[in-house]
Amino acid sequence: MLRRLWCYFAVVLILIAGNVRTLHAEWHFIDRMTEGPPQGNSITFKNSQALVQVTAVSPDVVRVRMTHGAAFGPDFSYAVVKADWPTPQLEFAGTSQTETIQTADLEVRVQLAPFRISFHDRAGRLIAKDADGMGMAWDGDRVRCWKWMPSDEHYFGLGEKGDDLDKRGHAYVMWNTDAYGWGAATDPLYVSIPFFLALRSGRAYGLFFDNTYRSSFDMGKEFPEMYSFGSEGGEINYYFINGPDPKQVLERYTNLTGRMPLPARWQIAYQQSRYSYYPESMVRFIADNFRERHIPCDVLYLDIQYMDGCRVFTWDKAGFPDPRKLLSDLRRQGFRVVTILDPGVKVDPNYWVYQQGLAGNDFVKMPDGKLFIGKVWPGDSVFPDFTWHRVRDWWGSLYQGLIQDGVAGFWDDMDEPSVFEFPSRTMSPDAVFNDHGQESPHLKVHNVYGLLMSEATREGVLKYRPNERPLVITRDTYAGGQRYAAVWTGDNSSTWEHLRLSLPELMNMGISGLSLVGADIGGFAMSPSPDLYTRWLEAGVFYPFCRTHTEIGSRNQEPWSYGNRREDINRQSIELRYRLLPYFYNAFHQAAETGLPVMRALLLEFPDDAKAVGAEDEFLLGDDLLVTPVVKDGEISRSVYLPKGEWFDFWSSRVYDGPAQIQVDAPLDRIPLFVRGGAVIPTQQVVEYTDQTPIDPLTLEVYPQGDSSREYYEDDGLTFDYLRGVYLKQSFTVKADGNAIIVATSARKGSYQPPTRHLEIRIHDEQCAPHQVDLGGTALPRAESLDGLKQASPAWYYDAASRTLIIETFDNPQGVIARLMNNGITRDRP
Ligand code: MIG
Repeated sequence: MLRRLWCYFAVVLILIAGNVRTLHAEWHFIDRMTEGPPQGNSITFKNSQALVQVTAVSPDVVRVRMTHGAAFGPDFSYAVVKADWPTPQLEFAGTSQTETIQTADLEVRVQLAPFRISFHDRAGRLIAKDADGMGMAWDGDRVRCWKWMPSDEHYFGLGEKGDDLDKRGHAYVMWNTDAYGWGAATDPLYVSIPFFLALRSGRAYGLFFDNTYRSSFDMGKEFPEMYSFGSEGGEINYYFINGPDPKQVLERYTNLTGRMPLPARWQIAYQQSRYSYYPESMVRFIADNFRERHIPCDVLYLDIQYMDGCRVFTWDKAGFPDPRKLLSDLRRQGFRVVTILDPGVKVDPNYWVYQQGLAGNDFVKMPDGKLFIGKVWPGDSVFPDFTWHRVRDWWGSLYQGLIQDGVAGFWDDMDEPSVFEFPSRTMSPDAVFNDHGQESPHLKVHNVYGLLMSEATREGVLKYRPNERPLVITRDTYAGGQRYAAVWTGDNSSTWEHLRLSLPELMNMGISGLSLVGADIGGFAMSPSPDLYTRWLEAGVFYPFCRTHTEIGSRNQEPWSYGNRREDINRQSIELRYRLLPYFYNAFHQAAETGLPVMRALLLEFPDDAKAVGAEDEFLLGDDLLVTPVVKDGEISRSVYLPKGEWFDFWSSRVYDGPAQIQVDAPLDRIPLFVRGGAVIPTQQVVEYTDQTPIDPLTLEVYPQGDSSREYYEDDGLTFDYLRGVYLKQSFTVKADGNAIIVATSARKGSYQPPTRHLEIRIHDEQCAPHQVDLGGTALPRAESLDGLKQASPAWYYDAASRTLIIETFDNPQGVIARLMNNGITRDRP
């Protein structure tokens, strides 16, 4: 009765509020609330209908919970891992109308009637607020929150969405979905990350709605002056994350939800896959071709056909009679092998995994206690309940055999979970999961199934190979999934449109905390034209996770599948990735430390620049490379936006002054690529696989602009020893000093010692040969040719054609200082 009265009251209120709000007549908005006393860093508000709790988690992160019951549910999250927050310095103040909470950086104002929350900086500037007349509401099990949407605010992130970079004006659903052949308009896709970054006039904040039910975000599609987010169950549970620098937002979001662990070097090298390389002779044929053709590659993939009738953790003995021998032969050729695994376990009384799971009560059941059985590749299958810690442990133990066979990495597919059931394409909504002892319906945990499968995989692999960094890739995940696995973007298609879409899609995944991400190079569904594959690979070698993959029945999709000329270009593309591996590795290290993505939307570096914010087909790779791929058929030049600063053309070292919109040549064999002035890009020799030979020489590509410095990181690239101090850290500085340039590498820190090696310093855009080059105070001899340089080392050589000064020496652990003097010749750029 009371409830009905309240409804009536709410409807009247809404009608009075006028506007178009009648559409929401079923929503119960919160009118007046009274505040309780602050408790620690929280304060709770209530009325007879609802409870709201506002918690200052840190000076820059504020959590808001709302439930329409009398008490909050258990406080548990699959995404948030940080629990040990220091108690922030807070001030609470209140009047009969408002309660305010001040942190060092924020002021949260809570208006009691009608109940609205707003976030301000300490100068009082409004950052975000509940929409006037709306705020938070519920309707049955649904909850939703509407917020004010300024006309000049833009939104990014929201995980894996295949359309525009800027989410303003769009609406999205979060419900992990097997979306074979998806297009720009397809939503939802595989991954659900209910987090976005808002950017307005260069100032950012983040909002993370930690609710695993099917949820939705409307970024001004329904009402142009409001955005909203909500879900079909659970509580409103969101984190407001302060900026104002967008990088700070990502750092704080990943502090909350965890960061990608540093991958091994082989995991960021080139990888080759198809559905399926089968049988063994085909796998060997592919491996031999890579080596005979001298195309670098570190990883080969086995798709579902390697299994015995798609029974997970088994081998198809006809196709793979001796997997151990195969894998060890491949390892000798420098390859590692990754096998696919689906969550569905074949219902087969004679199959050990099924037997074990049955005996252990590990599979998901229906409310009547019977097993949930769904059809997937093996036929009728049952599904592990990954929400149960004990089941994750069991699943993890199953990897022992494959690991003993020599499998290097694991690929989790179909973990939406996908079921051949239409139209739902997944399990029945009321299948029961343990869910941390809460006995929840599938509806609640669907979106974390993939995250938990990848957690089980990673933990399992770690048990058997405790001191090697595991590679797990997953199709599905939820916020925080970066802690466990790389993510690929599922079944894209071999079209130019998909090549183009992969860029904003991956940039937004980066903004959503996922750093090790990539799309299937060349496209999964259908077959690319030779040009499309070539262009896709040129862009794809800059994807953080770099793998070619294609579907069953498509044409051959290897780098050599398109004729000799294409093969040469494709080899060059992959070689470029290998040359840049030390640079990539540093970008990954930075991502692991700070949460800043490896593949970066320009807005993260240039939030004040509207053109940079809108850039959809360019991205930064790490701090210093601007990658501008060709994504249109037949194009041999493209328009590039260069943000503020000096930019060196990677190929010609020609210098451009940004901001500028320029047109650059892009013949089929060249991806336009730019380097930020001041950069020192560490590179290495080309190898055919990462552990073929140690880095030698380490080359520093120096792009002088005033004084600059860069940090360098290296370790064994494989184990966890780096967590125990076995790493190398060094800084590289470049100083323009009168008519000289000084390039210095500092002494190394950390106990990692790379094998003795050469150091090559290449200084770009030097207009003429220097008068003299000193190394540690001694004048170096000048070599007359590039070949002579290697022999004469330490020595220098000036290459007039490329305007590059090259210095060769030993990579000295104490550091080296090179000084080149131009004897009165003024440099163009001071
Ligand atoms: O329904 O294992 O996205 O990469 O090759 C197809 C076969 C199942 C979907 C994955 C794809 C993989 C394929 N899988």
